Order: sequence, then structure tokens, then C-alpha cells
Amino acid sequence: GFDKSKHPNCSSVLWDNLDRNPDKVALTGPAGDVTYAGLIADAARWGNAFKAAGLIQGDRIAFFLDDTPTYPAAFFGAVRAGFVPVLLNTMTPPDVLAYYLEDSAAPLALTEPGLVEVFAKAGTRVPLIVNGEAPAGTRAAADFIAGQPDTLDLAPTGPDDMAFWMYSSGTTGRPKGIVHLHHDMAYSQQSFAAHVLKLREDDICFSVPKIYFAYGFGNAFTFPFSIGATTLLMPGRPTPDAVLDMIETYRPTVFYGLPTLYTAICNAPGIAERDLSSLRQCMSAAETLSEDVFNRWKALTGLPAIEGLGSTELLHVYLSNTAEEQRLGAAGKAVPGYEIELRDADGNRVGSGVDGVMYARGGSSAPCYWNRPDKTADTMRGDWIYTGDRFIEEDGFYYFQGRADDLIKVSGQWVWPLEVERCLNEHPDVHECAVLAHELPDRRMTLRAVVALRQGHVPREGQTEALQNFVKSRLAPFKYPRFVSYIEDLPKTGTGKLDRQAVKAMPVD
Ligand code: 3SK
Repeated sequence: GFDKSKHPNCSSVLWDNLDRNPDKVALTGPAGDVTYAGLIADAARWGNAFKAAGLIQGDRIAFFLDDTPTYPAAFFGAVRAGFVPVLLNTMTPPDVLAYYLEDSAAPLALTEPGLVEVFAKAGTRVPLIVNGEAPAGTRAAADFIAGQPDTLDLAPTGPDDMAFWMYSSGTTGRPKGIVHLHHDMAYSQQSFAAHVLKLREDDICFSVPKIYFAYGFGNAFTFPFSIGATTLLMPGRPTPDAVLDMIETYRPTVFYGLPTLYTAICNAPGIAERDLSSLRQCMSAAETLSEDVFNRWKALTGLPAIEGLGSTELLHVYLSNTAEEQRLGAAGKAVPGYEIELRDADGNRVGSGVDGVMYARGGSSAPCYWNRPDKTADTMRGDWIYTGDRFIEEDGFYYFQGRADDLIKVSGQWVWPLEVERCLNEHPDVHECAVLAHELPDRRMTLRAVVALRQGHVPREGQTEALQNFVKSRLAPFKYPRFVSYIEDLPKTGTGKLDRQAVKAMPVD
């Protein structure tokens, strides 16, 4: 069992390495190697500098940072000193950044030289500490921590105190601040990492999803640091070439990606000549990986991409396949430490093979959204998290069926757009697609598809009819998309998921 009283402050995930293996390399990458002793000394300087800046326990600090050694140093220093990092997506536009700063009431923000402009556009007056050369009116991180002691007292926090936040990307409405507690990191380590990942101390972990994303946070911080392994940090845009260069240069052993990244890497020019031989384990999450990409990745590396699903509310993965037990197309089984229930519209549990909305619970659940009692009540139902995702369970494996609120009534019958998407994705001309509701002038609902064709394909004469007929031949005919438009690349969120809001905003041809 998990004893949360042993985890009063999540900085121990890093600090425990001071006695265990101070000279081991904690971080590697373009910024050079940093040992655990070196990282902990830097983290102590950051924690002391935050205290010297006049922050008081529980104050938030906005982290608008790329993945460099500054991130873990400032994060672990902050939490150990009792402050609360707010991990922000660096792709955030200025108006949303302004909202984050106001909502979190952070008195201080950390950023990169290339991102200072976003603060200027956001019109914020929060003091900025900049990781590198600091423009006028800001302070360089090196000056901020200069002369601070390299040891740091532990603040008097407890396991249920607020430790850090992340914001939901907010597919609808304002984003919500998701509050995590000091014992949550240790819980995801003892559940997902211990039972599924089974990292080794000599592993070098490479998470392409960034640290501000809960998936990246666990992959790059919680799991490697908890056992004294090494994490590879890559700043900048993760283009397939940049990711492949990282793998060849730093030879990571464990790789974490999302389906969009696996797809892009499989399609990268010259991929067959790239050296991926250092990898021993690969993880994919957040969305369903297609069978085609799964097979192509396996052909390239000899390794299956192990699929899982998590949420920021639960901090990391709670459903997963494992190296030993995998089902293609399934998000996996409940990870030990998490319970899953599928319920019908009346809240009753449904049995095997029956579609239901997923509820999940486990010891790493966020207790609330910051200052949003209405949204908290919608999602945090007792100790269960209402995920809003529909699944079917078979033999303990869970298969995604779409969002609970995605149902569209076409010709009087219900359609799940995901079913149509999956069908279209099987057409040889289609690279990826999104299927959405479309309201006709007479208020009837119909479907439209936005399609990215495979590389080099342009819509040919009769393309739309071919796609529509393909759907009609495989699904009930009323499920065909009445409108089809074409796009080179589908819009993605900062974390690589399909940006349905952006697709919805696209005009219908
Ligand atoms: O599956 C996801 O989207 C996810 C979200 C947060 C943390 C981890 C994961 C895999």
C-alpha cells in the first residue's frame, strides 16, 4: 500500500539522490551533463533565491520555460521551499498567458529570452526571471540565484498541501488550474512507473512531450529521478529530424512520444538510415496509435510502442498496456493503484462489452480546479474523476469510443464521429482526418470531414465521392460525411493532439 505520510514534500523525488548517487548524471542533452549533486545544489540556490525575493509559502511561480536544466532546478527548489510552480504551455498566446497570471496570482514568472515578447504582449507587470540573456526590465536567472547557498531547508509542508499546478488546455471555456499535492508524484511512481515502465538505473529517458505537459513531467522528472536514472532534455521544436538527431547523439534507452510524433518519424525522409538502436522501450499515450504506425515503428526499431492513457487530473497514466500484455487499439488495462468504472447515463456501472463513460480514481487525483467550484463539482465526484471519455471494456482492456459529449444525431440516428474518423483513416489516400458535426441551414445535423491526404497526394477528381463511398460501404450509409474538405496538415494543440476547436473554426468548402 501507499503511505502518503512518507511524502510530505515532493522535492524528495530529486533530493533522495544526494545520499544515493550524487555523482550519477541526472540530466544530459545539448546543455551538457549535470550530476545529481550539481542539480540539487542548483535547485537549492533557486529555492533560496525565491525566499530572498520575498515569496511566502504557497505563493505561485509561473513557469513559462522550455526543457533545459533550469526547469528541474527551479521546480525542485521552489517546491522544497514551499512555493507552487505553475507549469505553463510555452505555446500559449498572450491573452491566455495574461489569464493564467491573473488566475494563479503568481507574483513571479520564469521564462526564456525568446518568450519574453509573449509577456510584453500579455501586458503583464509580473517580474520576469529569464533563463539566459535578460532584456531591460527583467532579471537574468544567473544573477537571481548568484551567491545563494547550495543547501536548502525543507519547508514545513505536508502530503496534502498544494505542490504544483498545470492548466487544462481547455477545449471549451476558460482553462482550469489543476492543483496537485505533494504526495502525487510518489503515487504515480509507485503505480504506473513501478508496474508498467519498470525503469532501470542505467536508463536514459527521453520524453519528447515537454515538461509542462503532465505526461512529459512524469516521464522526464518523476520516474527517472525517483530511481536515479538519467533524463535527456531537448529544448526547441521537436521536429522529426531534431528528435532523431537527439536519439543518435545521446542514445536514450526509453522513449516517450505521442501518436502524431510516431507518425511523423515513420514518415521522415531517410528514416531507414537513422540509428535507433539505443532504444529498449517506447511509450505512446494521449491518443490512439494506428495499427499502421504501430507496425511501421516496430519494423524500424523492433519495439512495440506501449500504449497508455492518462490525464492531467490524475497526473499521469492510469490505463496502460504493458510489454508483456498488449492489445492493439486498446488504451490498456487499469494500472495497479487506479480503479476504473464505466457507467451509463444514470450513473450505473455497465458490464463487459457495453459502452460507458469512464470514471477513474487513485491516490494522485487533483482535489480541485483552482477557484472553480462549478467545474470541480462536474469532474471531481467524490474521489472519482469523471473523465468524459467513453470506453468499452473487454477482458480487462479498455477501448476508446469517443467523448461523452460528442454524439451527433444524423437522420434521427446517433453517430460517434470517431467511428467515422477511424473508417476514413483506413482509406489508402488518407493520412489523418477529423470528423465533426455540421449544422445545415434547416437546423438538421450532418457530418463533415477535414482530411489530410498522404504525402504527395492532392485531391483528385472524384476524391470526395471516393471517400464518401468508402464510408458508406463500411458503416451504416447515413454515417458518411456530407462535406469533405482538404488540408495539408491538421491543426494540433501544443501537446500534439488534434486541435478540434481549431478544426471546428475552419470554414466548410
Ligand atoms: O494521455 C494523456 O493525455 C496524458 C495526460 C496526462 C498525463 C499523462 C498522459 C499520458
